[in-house]
Amino acid sequence: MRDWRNGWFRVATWLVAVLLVAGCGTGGTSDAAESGSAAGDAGDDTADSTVTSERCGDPSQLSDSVSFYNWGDYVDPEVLTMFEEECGVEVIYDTYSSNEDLLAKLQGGASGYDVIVPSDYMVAIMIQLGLLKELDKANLPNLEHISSSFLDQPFDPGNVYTLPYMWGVAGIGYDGAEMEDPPTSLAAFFDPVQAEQYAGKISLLNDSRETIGAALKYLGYSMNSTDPAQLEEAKQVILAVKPYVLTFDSDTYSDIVVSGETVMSHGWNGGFATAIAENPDRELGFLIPEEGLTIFIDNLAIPASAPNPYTAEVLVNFLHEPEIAARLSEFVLYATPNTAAMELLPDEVRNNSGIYPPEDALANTEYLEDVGEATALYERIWTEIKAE
Ligand code: SPD
Repeated sequence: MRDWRNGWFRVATWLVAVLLVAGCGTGGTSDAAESGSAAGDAGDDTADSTVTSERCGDPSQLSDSVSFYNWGDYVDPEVLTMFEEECGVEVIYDTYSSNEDLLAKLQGGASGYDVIVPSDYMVAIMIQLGLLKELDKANLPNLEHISSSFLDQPFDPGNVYTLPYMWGVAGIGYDGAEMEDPPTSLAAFFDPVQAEQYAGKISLLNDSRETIGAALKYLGYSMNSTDPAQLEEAKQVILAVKPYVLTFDSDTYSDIVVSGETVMSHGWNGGFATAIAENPDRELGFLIPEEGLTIFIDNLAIPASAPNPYTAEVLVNFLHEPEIAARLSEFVLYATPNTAAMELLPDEVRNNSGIYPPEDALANTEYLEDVGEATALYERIWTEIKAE
């Protein structure tokens, strides 16, 4: 996001914004803002430029740059370019692979991040550690577009610190052409007899809570168990099949099904929805196993140490402009909690049960929660699993 930007462009962008704020635009501001015109057209004419000035908050308070630290493959890069062009703010974008990596970064003293995307249970942990900044709702008018089903969650009552970004589920992605029958159960990963059939062709998420949680679920326990005996059982289940696991991976789990390196991978639905959409001639599939697995809400948050908190709120609000949120969901193929955005989605996305799983498919899913002192036990077990 940095490469193309240069001084003259930024000056020109600011000049346009200043002229519009000063009332030189010909389009009616609120009409334009509600027109729902394609964000990709922003800047093409006066009306769209007027939308632009509203979407960028108070130009006098914007910083030159804003740093966005997100999961991999979790944004449409074009949306960031649009923000840069409309608001004259450079977006410095970087990615991570797990909530624990994000936490370690912040606890390690990284203080340059303005917007981060922790999941549900990690929000609770970060609030407790004082790592998040309270949001100023006056700067987040697009909050009104977010479905109440995703607000006021136990991990952040009242949404004091976060707004939901995307939601989804974990499950099994597979190549049906390489299997006698598509998997239905977590036994496909965790029953050594079944896993051996696909030895070296299985991947599990490189994520302590997701993968230990999956083994707990296979055993019939809660994914939020804090019982040391149950956690030890889950560890033994994973170790028993580890010889058949090609890799623990949270970034390329769907790519390696496509490439044929695995026939079956543990991962999140959006990654598999993308693989399936990009390979319509293949027999790729995704399912939530019958035992259930995680349902998650990933959230936009601002670290307490953010250098540019006002611009961070403007970016968070921008990401929830209905047409932007729709564009994001259509690009990453995860579900948006923004109801106005959902109405703008093409039917093939909104009605895709791999992206927007129906209520009955979610019956056995579980949100990961902050497990308090047991977190250390999960981390120790995870280190032992990876080391053996
Ligand atoms: N590629 C984007 C992956 C986002 C996954 N969300 C993580 C949920 C963790 N419980």
